[in-house]
Amino acid sequence: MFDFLSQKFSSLFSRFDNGEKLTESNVAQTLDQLKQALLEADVPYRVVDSFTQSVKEDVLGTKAIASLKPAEHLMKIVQDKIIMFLGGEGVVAPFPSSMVLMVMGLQGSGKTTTLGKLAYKIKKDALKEGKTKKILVASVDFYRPAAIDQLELLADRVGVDFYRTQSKQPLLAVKEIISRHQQHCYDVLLLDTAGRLHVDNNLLQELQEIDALLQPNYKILVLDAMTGQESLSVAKVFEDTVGFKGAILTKMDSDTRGGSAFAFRYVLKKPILFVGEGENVADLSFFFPDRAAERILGMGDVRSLIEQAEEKIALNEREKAEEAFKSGSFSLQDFADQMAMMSKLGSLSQLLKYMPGGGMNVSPDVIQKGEVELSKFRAIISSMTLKERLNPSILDNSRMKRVAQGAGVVQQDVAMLLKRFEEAKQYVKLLNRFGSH
Ligand SMILES: Nc1nc2c(ncn2[C@@H]2O[C@H](COP(=O)(O)OP(=O)(O)O)[C@@H](O)[C@H]2O)c(=O)[nH]1
Ligand SMILES: [Mg+2]
Repeated sequence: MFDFLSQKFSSLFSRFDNGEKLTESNVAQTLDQLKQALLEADVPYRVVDSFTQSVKEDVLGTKAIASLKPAEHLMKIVQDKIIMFLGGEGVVAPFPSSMVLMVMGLQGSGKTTTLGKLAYKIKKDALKEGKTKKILVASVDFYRPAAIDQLELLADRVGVDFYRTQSKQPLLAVKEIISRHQQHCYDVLLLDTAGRLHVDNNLLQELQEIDALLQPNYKILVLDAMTGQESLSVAKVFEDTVGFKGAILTKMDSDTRGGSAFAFRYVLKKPILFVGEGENVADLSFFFPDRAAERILGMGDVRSLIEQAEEKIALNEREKAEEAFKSGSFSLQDFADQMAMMSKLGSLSQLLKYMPGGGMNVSPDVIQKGEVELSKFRAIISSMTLKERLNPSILDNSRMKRVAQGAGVVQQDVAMLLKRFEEAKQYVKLLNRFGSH
């Protein structure tokens, strides 16, 4: 999906292979090439500018870690920035066990196909856990004659229930669908909506009315990655009128250069939840910013360069964390670093295997709960600004709300994290008082 960028980037850093030092001029040259590559990938100019600017600031502003080679240092900064621009360390909060979800987007963006993919995924995920889920799909797209038949075929293929409304008036149809959903006690309702070739006010008003009536837990914007920069302005209009939780970018398998994916999070401040990578129902994947960044940078030598850098940095971070513990200045940032380190070590259940007794007395339920909590915490912390991480007491209601939205969790989860963090801090204090001097 990011082949274009990845080819560009891999040639960019090869000049430093021979250990050439970073100088103001070769950094500037490299940043220029970086800029060019991003512009060619159809990333909007202001996003490119802000990206290279912030790489530059970090290169000039951070003290190089002595053990890092110049190229490693630069690569690592670029990698971190790409992850940040794509949305932070990727943790996707799982769908709740019962929900109402509605897709929106322009005509041809892939709404109906994506709805089929979501139904398939939800069904399959439930089966994996040995559960069956009652899933209903329905459509209020009355503008294109074949649109509803297309959904019916898809539902059939996936093996979920489909409902065709009597009424062809969208709001009356929504009412029918709601009562169908309630009467038959479905766990999940997925609603397909109409699109237009361009955003227009009638469409938006209709969606607003549907939204008010249905009150879905998830409103998802479906965007065609092939449309490039234009899709970002489409997204902006939807955000300003109907609002949405996150986006699914479709057609990432096609010859797209990935520019809209690169810029989406930065421009919209909303996550990309999934990407569509083909026309079949199974062609839907989670979008993980860190993995996407790896794909952008992960070709050939670049990869081993990053791995070496990461090892050295991890060592450096461990030392810093120990310092923080000892001095008692344990911040949410340290907490996040600790959790990141833990996740590198493996899942909780894997870790427990190494404990005395193999963690036999811990029930799988408790472990699973712990893991879900940890992944939520990671998502929450990565949605915070550095300032908030260093000083969580500035998190007032509206900041907490923003953070929760960014992480795809509810506000209570943020409050819970802060409480846990306070507890951890007390614990650290206690250790310091009684601990090793
Ligand atoms: N290659 C590819 N084609 C897709 C993807 N998602 C949708 N399509 C195709 O895009 C076209 C429009 O999709 P459709 O779901 O009907 O769009 P809608 O008008 O928004 O409902 C169809 O031909 C789909 O097969 C994708 O991820 N990859
Ligand atoms: Mg459709």
